[in-house]
Parts: sequence; C-alpha cells; structure tokens
Amino acid sequence: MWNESIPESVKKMLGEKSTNLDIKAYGGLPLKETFEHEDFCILGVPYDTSTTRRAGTRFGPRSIRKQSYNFTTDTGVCFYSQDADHLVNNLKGMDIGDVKLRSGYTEVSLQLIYQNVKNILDHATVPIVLGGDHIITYPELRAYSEAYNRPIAMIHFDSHNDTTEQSADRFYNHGTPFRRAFEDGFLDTAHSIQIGIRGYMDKHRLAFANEHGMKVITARELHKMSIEECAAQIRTQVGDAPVIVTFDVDFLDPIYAPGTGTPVAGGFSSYEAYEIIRQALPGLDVKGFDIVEVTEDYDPAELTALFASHLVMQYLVVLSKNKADKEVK
Ligand SMILES: [Mn+2]
Repeated sequence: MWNESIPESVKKMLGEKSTNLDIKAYGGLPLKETFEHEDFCILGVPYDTSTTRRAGTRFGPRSIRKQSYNFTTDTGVCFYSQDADHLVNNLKGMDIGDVKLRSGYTEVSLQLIYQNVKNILDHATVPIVLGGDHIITYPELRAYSEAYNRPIAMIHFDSHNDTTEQSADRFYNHGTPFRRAFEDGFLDTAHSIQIGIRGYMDKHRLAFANEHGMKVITARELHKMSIEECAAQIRTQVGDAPVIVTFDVDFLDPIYAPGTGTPVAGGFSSYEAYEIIRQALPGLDVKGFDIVEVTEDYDPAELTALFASHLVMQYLVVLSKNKADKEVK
C-alpha cells in the first residue's frame, strides 16, 4: 500500500480553501461539510497527475457540476426520469466540495482521497465521486473495503482494463488502480466485471482478469450482445456482493465523449451506457459510484461533461429505487 504519512508542511496547507475552483454545488444540492443523515454525497476529486497521455481531468468535477440541472427543492431531491418512468423524491443529498489536494504529492493524494471517501461512508452515506483520473478509484476501494470489512466488487465501464502489469516499484498511474487494489486486498475480483474493453494493449491485462475470476465483456462482445444480455451477465457476476460502479467516460466512443485523455474508437453511445445502468443496477447492493476521466480541454460543446452529469442522475434513480424497495420490504 502507499505511504500513509502526510508531511507536516502539507498538513498545514490542507486547512486552506482551494483557490483554483469556485464550486457550484451539483444539482443545487446544499454545499456543506457536515452530515445530517443524507442518502448520498457528491465529492469532487480534481486529480490528474497520474494520466499517461493528455492531462486535464483535474477540471472534471467543475465541468460535471456545471452541466447539472438544479433538481433540489426545500424538501430534498425531486426529479422525474422519463426513461426509467421513476420519480426520484425520496433522497436527501449534499455536495461536500472537492478534496483539497496538493499537486506533486502522489501518495499524500491517495491518502487524502481515501480519507475523504471514508468520511462519507462513516456517516452511512453513499459516495458519488466526480474525478479525476482513474487512479482515484484505488484509494476509494480501500475506503469501501474498510467500511464493509471485506474486499469490494466493482462494475467497471472502460475501454481499458487498468490492471497494468506488476513491476518491482508498484507505480501509481491511471492504468494501475485495479492491480494495486487487488494486491492490497481491497478488490473482490470474483464478483467484479469489466465492460467495454478494446484497443491496443498487451495480453497480460486480460490474463489478470482470467486468473482472478474477474469477468470481462470486451467491446467486440458487447457490440454483438443485447443490452438485456449484458445486464443479465453483470447481475450474475455480482450476485449479492457489495459493489461499486466505476465509470471511465472512455467507455463511450470518442464521438460521444471526446473530452477525455485516452479515448479509444469503437466504443458505445450515451444511450447504451444509460440503458445498461438502468437495467443492470437496480436491486444490486450498490455502495457507491464514480465517474472519471472527464476533461474540459478536449470537450467541444461540453458534451462529455453533459453525459457525465446526467450519468450521476442515472445513479440517483438506482439509489432511489433501491431505497424504495428496502422500505417496502
Ligand atoms: Mn480507466
């Protein structure tokens, strides 16, 4: 695992307000740091120093929030999803702002991301994390695995496996989060699934999945498969394991999501992504969500941020349905 110590010089800086972002709360939610029995909490992680090609996801949280509708009334969240034919009016939410990161300190950043997500879980609240590059899911998985006392499964939408081969120095970049999480005992590969994998990568990433019982639906397979079949395979693999959803926006084809650092052609439409979420997730034991790898600089007409922002609303529909089902039982 990473070195957990935070140098004194950094500790002093952490109390300071972030100066590079003026935050507009997601969806008009209350922007605050104290919890009052919220169902979910939005957390921004403006981190992009582990990208391997084009950087810029530090502005992901800002651009995703900017595209959000104001759906909050005095009594809480209220919006109707036409696609799901579901009224979301049983959730209370908040936006806690961004993790106060300090550039140049990779391991300190991992520690701070872990602490911030753990803080949300300690308040029995579901985290919805806006990235940031994909390494941020590694410390997120640590927080979940500690909160639930076991390795956590994931439903992972991406064009890349993000399990780049072990090397002696255990480096951290946005291609390694799930290899690191598995090595540290945070990831339950036997109930996890990766969807949309494609492009030009070494074989060892698929070998890693096979070796550890992690299911992979490649892009080629998914293009030939119905959405119903994909949803069924996700549900079979996850079963009743506690699971998080981690969504790298490069799961989409670059025609739908150009605003990202390592796009790969041959991907999926916004509709397909939303429909898989709608069909696969309700009823699963979903403990949290993230959306990562959104950049501003490569995002003409803010299309990628718009997709990501509405993806969060799809997540809220799932949370709302699951909460309603629990209350019926
Ligand atoms: Mn990824």
